[in-house]
Amino acid sequence: MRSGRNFIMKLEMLVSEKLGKAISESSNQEIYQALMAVVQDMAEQKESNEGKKKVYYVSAEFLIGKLLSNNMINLGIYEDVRKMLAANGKDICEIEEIEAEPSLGNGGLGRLAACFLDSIATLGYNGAGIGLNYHLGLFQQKFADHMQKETKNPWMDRSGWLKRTDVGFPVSFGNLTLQSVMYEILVTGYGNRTNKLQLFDIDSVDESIVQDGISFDKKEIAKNLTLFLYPDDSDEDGRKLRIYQQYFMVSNGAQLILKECEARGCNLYDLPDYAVIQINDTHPTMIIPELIRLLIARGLSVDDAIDVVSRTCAYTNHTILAEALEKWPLHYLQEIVPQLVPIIEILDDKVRRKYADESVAVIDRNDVVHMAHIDIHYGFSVNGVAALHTEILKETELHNFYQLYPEKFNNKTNGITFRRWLLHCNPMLADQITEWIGDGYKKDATELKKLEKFVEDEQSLQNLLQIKKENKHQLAEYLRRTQGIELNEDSVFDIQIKRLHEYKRQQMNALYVIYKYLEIKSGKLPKTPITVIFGAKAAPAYVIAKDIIHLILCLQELINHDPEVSPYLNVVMVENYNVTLAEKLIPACDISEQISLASKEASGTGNMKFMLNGAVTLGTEDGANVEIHQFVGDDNIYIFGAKSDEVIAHYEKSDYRPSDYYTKNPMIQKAVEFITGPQMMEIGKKENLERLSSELKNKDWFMTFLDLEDYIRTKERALEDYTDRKTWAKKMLVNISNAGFFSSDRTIREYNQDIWKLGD
Ligand code: GL4
Repeated sequence: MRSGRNFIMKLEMLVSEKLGKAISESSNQEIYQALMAVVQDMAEQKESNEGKKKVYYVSAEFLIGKLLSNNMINLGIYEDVRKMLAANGKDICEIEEIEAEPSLGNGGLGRLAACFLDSIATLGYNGAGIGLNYHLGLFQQKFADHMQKETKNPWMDRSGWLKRTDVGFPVSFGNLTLQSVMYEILVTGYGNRTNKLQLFDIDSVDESIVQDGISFDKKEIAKNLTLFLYPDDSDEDGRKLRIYQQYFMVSNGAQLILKECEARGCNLYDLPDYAVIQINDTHPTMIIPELIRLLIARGLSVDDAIDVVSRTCAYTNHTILAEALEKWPLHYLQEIVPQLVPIIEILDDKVRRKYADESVAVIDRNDVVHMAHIDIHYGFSVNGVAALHTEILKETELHNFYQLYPEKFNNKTNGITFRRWLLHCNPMLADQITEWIGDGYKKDATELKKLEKFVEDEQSLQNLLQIKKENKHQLAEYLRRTQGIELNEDSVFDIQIKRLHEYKRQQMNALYVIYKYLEIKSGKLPKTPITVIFGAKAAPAYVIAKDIIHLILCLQELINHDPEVSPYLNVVMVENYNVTLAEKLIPACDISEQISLASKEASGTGNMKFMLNGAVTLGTEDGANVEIHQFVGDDNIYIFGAKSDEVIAHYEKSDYRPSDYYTKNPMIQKAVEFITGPQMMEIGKKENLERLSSELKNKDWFMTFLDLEDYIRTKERALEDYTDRKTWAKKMLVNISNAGFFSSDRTIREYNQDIWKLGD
């Protein structure tokens, strides 16, 4: 019996047994530990190895978020635990807060991996995640002097979900051999099986070598290997450390996969019947030559090994940005992983014999190895992550490969797990939806479509607005308590939360803020006050991104302290944006900012989370925004800016000149000049503000000025529409009811049907 009084009593017994005392007499910390143990026991009972074939999702990042509540939801016990704790005078929210968020990811790519693990388990597929256990994770962000400062983020002691196993493998590098140890985190599906996230580590990692902020000796591999995710790669030692990390991850993965498959009866020639490896971007690419090497060592011929591996590996491309399509100098690989070099040379040789086209070579004329090229030639599937992105891969970025292998290319539009991004983060909305259409949508997200029949119902629309209001209130309380931030709950919450990158154009949003500030100063007051909320981390070595943070923090200081302006406009940048904060911000959002330069955002997944929670998108025709637009129609989204064709043409012709826009448009000119004007200079640092302003005026690589005017116009229209509350509520409801397609359950079903073919 999974509910009712008896089950609650059973839960109480289980938890107090772990505690060794009454719940009412225990601290929140003790209750957290006990609940975690109970949840782990229950998840383990659902653990399953069923299924001959298994998918291995290999990824440098898994941005899994806090686990306690999510696991309780997936086990179907959340409500009962909440009641049981309440009956003992304890608040489940306070207990949730004890848990540290695992710091194993950076952005969308890592969060997608986490959503996929949830859906793989939920759909009952045999699968595992393979990655690294970063002790200090991605850095923790602090603000001081209106700047981002990075510190380490030790999360393991305050989490408790990692279980050490006795599995480990030797991994050899050019100059040393390390013995790995595997840790596991249980991933329990919603009402289905439990799978595992398997994270590799070494015992010799030494957290004490990290000094002031996040700096450490990059050469001490045995001490630093799994300290940080994405260690600074602005110097050679940093780049080499990334290769050490990547090889360590994939060599362990490859050894584990072969071991497991052999144990299930695989004779290695039939590896593709037992395993499929999804390579998440190029970080795990070396798993291809590593597996080939291991198969040759086990007696397969070179050609057989290559053939077997090519039928086992599939590659997902997550970006067209050149900086992320990794290329490693061959001599780095020669130094760090010499055993792979002869294999990579064979892979290159085979390609060169077949194709004269230099642009598809594995090792180019400068002796640089193109990791994505290995994936495409020696994997059986290449997928993009949204319809537009896949088209751009086929027609532009990877066109030469598409001509060679049209059959390998396919699209898998990203998705999000509705367990975390609706049931967990927005229980009020989830309950309301259940009241309206029943709870079938929890298993079949397309049932949300049934909500459309309420679109003309006054009372339903009122309820929706009321829920949004309450979520805004809860966010305000949370930010006041945890960050000392005051929000105007009666304002429009306009939110842009994502990694800081010029292509995502936080700078364009900041320019809007300046525009609005100047408007208010000149007496043009908005009908409804506006709060522009940012959350973003900048890569520690990404100078301009950090300048953009500086600009936003200076604007926050200036505007929020200006009594003439602050009743109408506020700017807030939350510190250390992470999954936990996203879960609070998204349900409270009115306007979802998805304003990347068209063609540059492969998909986006935040856009889907906001839509599901009743925010209306203000965005460009980029990534999955295009599909959101198609689903909700012109009236329920605010689209602006140049289309991807136009943008790509500018890049191809190199004919975009920021000065063309800057000098001709007084509004743009005024806003840009404000960045280095006296008020900002008083608050901020000259060097940073001048560098940013000159970057915009002279380069503007991501074409902020091209779209700024249309952006401002469209945002003004959205703000105007917001004042008609009923019409706005309809837009909210249409967004929610069309969000079903963006469930990661749908995405994973497609991966399985077209690529993995696991069988149910
Ligand atoms: C990203 C894309 O930038 C993002 O658009 C996409 O949603 C995500 C998951 O597919 O992958 N690519 C890289 S690199 N980081 C991302 O977040």
